[in-house]
Parts: sequence; structure tokens; C-alpha cells
Amino acid sequence: MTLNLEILSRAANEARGLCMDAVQASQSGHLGLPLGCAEMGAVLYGYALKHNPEKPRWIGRDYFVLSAGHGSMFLYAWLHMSGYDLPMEEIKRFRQLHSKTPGHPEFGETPGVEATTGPLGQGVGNAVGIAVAAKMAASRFNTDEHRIFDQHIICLAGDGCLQEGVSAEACAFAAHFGLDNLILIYDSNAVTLDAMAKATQSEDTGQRFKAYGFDVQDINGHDMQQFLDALDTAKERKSGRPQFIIAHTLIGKGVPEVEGTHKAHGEAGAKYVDAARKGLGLPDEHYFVSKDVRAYFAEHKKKLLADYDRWEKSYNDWRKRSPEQAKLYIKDGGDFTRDTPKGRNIHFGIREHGMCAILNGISYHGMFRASGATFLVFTDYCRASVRLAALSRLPNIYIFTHDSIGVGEDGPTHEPVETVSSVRLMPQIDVIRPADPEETAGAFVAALQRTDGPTFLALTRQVVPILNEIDAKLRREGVLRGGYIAKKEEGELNLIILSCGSELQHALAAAKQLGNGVRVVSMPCFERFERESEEYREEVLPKSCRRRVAIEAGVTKIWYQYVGIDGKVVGLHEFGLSAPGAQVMKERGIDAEHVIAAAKSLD
Ligand SMILES: Cc1ncc(C[n+]2csc(CCOP(=O)(O)OP(=O)(O)O)c2C)c(N)n1
Repeated sequence: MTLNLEILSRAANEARGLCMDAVQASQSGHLGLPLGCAEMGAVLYGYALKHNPEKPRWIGRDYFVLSAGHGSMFLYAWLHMSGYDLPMEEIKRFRQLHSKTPGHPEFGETPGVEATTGPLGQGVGNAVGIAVAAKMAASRFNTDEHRIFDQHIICLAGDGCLQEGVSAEACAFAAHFGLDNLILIYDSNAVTLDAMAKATQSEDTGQRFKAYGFDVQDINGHDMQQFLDALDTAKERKSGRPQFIIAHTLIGKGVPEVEGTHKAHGEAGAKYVDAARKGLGLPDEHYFVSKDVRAYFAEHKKKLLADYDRWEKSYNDWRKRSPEQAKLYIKDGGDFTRDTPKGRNIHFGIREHGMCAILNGISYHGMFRASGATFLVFTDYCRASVRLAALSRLPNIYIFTHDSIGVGEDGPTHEPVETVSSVRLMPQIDVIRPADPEETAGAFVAALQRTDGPTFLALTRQVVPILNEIDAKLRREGVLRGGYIAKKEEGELNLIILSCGSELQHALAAAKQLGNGVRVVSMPCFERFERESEEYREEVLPKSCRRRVAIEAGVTKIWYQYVGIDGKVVGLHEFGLSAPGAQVMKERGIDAEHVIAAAKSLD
């Protein structure tokens, strides 16, 4: 295909101008990538991408993920040019309070932003996840007659993204599962942050990706025709391999004082932009987009909308002809493999971080619910992705097991102590630690019901009693409210014992021995409890009763919000031990006796 090189070159320079103006105005942000990748942006948004600026979440679009999120102005400039609902006023408010142009791209804040990126490497994992979901969708719903899902996932990543381990995990996965709908563009500009890249890397990145099982091309990222040809080759290849395009670029291109050097990475080039704008042939007027470029993009948008209309017709036709398929989203399970991409059980290997970035991608795609499982202690390996799921309000479900020192023989490396509490500290994520199978059933219902953020299930590995002394319905439904009265006091209330998970049994046992007047509150999910009405919370934890003890096999501090300064918490102040789990619990004082002693010490 031939490109209108003249107009796209002008568009590239005008996009450079927008980035310079916005970074100069906010006196912060990154010029390097937006300037270095401007020609590729022009080809993608001015020609190659299948998308609909009027319907950014159209499920049949190509997805473009900017993994190098520090270059956010790249995305904003091109979304603006393309006719998304991102007016120039928003470009002018780059990085300002409540603008649609935050410092790093945020999912849900800006139309056309596919993923929250900024922590380097995450976007690569997200793109792999989107590619998984797109493969699943295509194999489940396409018919010989109708290719409803026929799209590519295009990700732009820099040296930093590829240095981070998460991208290695995700890319090895992508190649193993034959995600040939994935095109990863490597902005190879020889600079990382405050140094030349060679100061920290000497790998042959192309060979590395070949070794994973990618097809690799090497191009000049400023040659628009070469870039388009590489994209076309990547799309047309039916090799069953994901595609890697190494695009050599000059970081900060257009600002001679900094281009090609590490000074181009951040906002340092901003002080030279007046001269640079002249050098690029831009007028004095800031935030300038010429009439010709506007007209080109308006015309291009018409074509995109016409393509979309054709897709919609085909989609409606598919719905009529395949009503069962259209209704029944997921009929059967099976494993997701390169030969059976409709399978829904994904084997991630030993790649927690990659798994969680991929889960985010599946959720960003917008069609499937994603859940992932591992040992709870390895939350630390994937926390960055879990945090982004919370920030982006993705409805992921984490099924993380082996939740305490009860793990036992594997020892302290495998025994979470601070992990559950640390996730509770994270905003917008529900942490549920159920006590027995009935509460666990309730926890799964809670996780499925929640669609405005992730749910983290902290599940016990060791054998726990089934707590039939609490009504089964109460156990299930109590979880949905986060906390509930598991055992009501007899007579006047004089002590509340709070607990959750595998320690609820000890709270109940202690209450029996402590006699009348003792209430046991099961608190499997603090966040759900906090969303309950004040009346309900007061009913469960009346302020009038300040004699309170909590027990959990974990660090104690977070429980003081419920027991208060007068209360006591039986928990852990040190790591676990390697020994049979029951002995570790005893040794660390997690039992009914310690609850009783704590209660007596309140007198
Ligand atoms: C996980 C993570 N670590 C550190 C940073 C801070 N940071 C932002 S950009 C950057 C340099 C990245 O280098 P490169 O990808 O080559 O970007 P370029 O210099 O080409 O803009 C760093 C370290 C980050 N955003 N994420």
C-alpha cells in the first residue's frame, strides 16, 4: 500500500508540536518517545489501525497499547488528531487536575486509552492478555461466513519495558501459545532514562525474541513506508508466531540540542522547543494543527466509520444466523492451547507477574472475566499488576491459596505473614479470607458479583473444620456483607471476638470457654463491611462494647481499626517456621488459649 507521505510527515511534525507545547506548558512529562515515534504514530493513526473514534470500545477494533506509558503525550496527540473525544482543551491541560490527559495513560479516563500503563513492561503483558482474549473470541464466535473478530493487538514498548521481567514472562508465554495476532513494536532508541542504553544492556534483543519464538523484523522507525510494510508483513504472515518489529528511532527527534541523547528522555528538551518548532516548520501559534492535516484525518475518519458500518452489518447478520452462538458465550471449558484457543483454562507456567499482567489484558479486552491462581505468598511477585487492576477497576478474581503459617513444612519462605494485610491496604480491591467451605462459596459469589474492581480470595490450604454451629445461609450471606455476627452473645454483651479465615474456629472455641456475654464476629472482608450502612456496622460492632479481641495468623496492626486502642490482637510479630502447620500455629500462639488470655487481660 502507498501512503500519503507528504501529509503524514506534516502530521508527524504537528504531533511533535503538540507534545512539545503540552510538555512545555506543564513543565513536566516526556518528550523523547513522542518525538522519536511520531512517524510511526502517523502511520498507525493516520492509516493502519482499524478503530472507530466514535466508538472507542468497539470489540472488533485493533487494540493499540502504549506500554512505554511515560510517552503518554504520543497517545494523546494521535487520539486528538484522529477525532476521539479529546479536544485541544484537554491537550492544553496535560497533567493537570481532572484532565483527560493524565501523566501516564489511565484506562477509563481517556477515550482510546486501552490500558493503564507507566510501570514499564506492564503494557506488554496487557497486550499479550488482550491477544489471548481476542484469540478466544475469534475461535469461539467466528464462522466460515463471518469473521467478527479479525484484529491485531499492537503494542509499543521501549528498552525499559523489555528490560523488566514481566515482559519476558509475557512474551515467552505469547510465543508458546502462538499469539500471531500480537505485534510488538520495539522503540529502539539506544537511550534509557538518564543514560545510553548500552550502559545497562548488551543483549541482542532481536535474537532474544527469536529465541522466544517471535518473527523479527528490523526497520528504520522514521521511514513511514518501511514501517507500514513491516506492519503489513506482520499481519499477513501466517507463521503462528507473534511479531516483533525493531524500530530504530532517534529519541527526541526534532530538538537538535537533545535528540539522540538521554537528555531527550524527559522534559529537559522543553527549553529548546521554540527554536525546535521553527526547525520543524511549525508556525508561532502553539497547539497548531494545520487545516490540511485536519482535513486528512477527517477524511480518514469517514473511511474508518464506513469500515465500522460494514463490520456492524456483518455482525448483525452473524447474530441472526448464529443466534445460539451469539447467546451462549461460554458453553464449555477445556484448556487454552495454540490449537484450541477457545479453551478457557490457561496454563501460565511459573510466571505470576506475567499471569497477572495477562489477566489485566483479558479484562481490558472487555469480553471475558479473568481469574488467576497461585500461592498467596507470591503476591509479591505480581503486586504491580494487581495494583494496576485495582487502579483500573478491572473485575479480576485472584484465587490465592496457602494463606498463612498453617502451610507448615515449606517454611517461612512459603508462609504469608504480612501479605494479606498488605493487600487490604490497597484501595479498590476486595480481600476476602473465608473460614470454611460455606464462607468460601459466599466468597466466590461476592467475587463474581463485583464488577467495579478486583477481588482477592485468600484461601487456606490446611484442613479446617466446617463451622456448622453457624447457620450455613448465614455463613454464605454473611460474607457478602463483609462481616457478620457468627455467634450472638447470651445476655448482656461484654466481649467481641473478631476473626476470619482459618482462625475463626479459635474465636468460636474461645467464646465457648469464656461463657455468656461473648459475641463472635466473622470478618472475612473488611472492604465489603465498610461499604455496609452505618446502622449495620453498629449492629455488628456496637460502639458501646469496647472490650474486643481479634485473632488472625498474620500481622496485627490492621485489626486495631476494629478492636480500638483498648482492644487486643492475637497475631504474628515475626515470620513463620518450618514444621508441621499445627505445630507452627501453636508455637506462634495462634489458638483459643491466647484469645482467652487476651480477653482476660482486658479486665
Ligand atoms: C517499573 C518502572 N520502573 C521505573 C520507571 C521510571 N521510568 C520511566 S521511563 C524510564 C526509562 C525507560 O527507558 P526507555 O524505555 O528506553 O524509554 P525512553 O528513554 O526511550 O523514553 C524509567 C526508568 C517506570 N516508569 N516503571
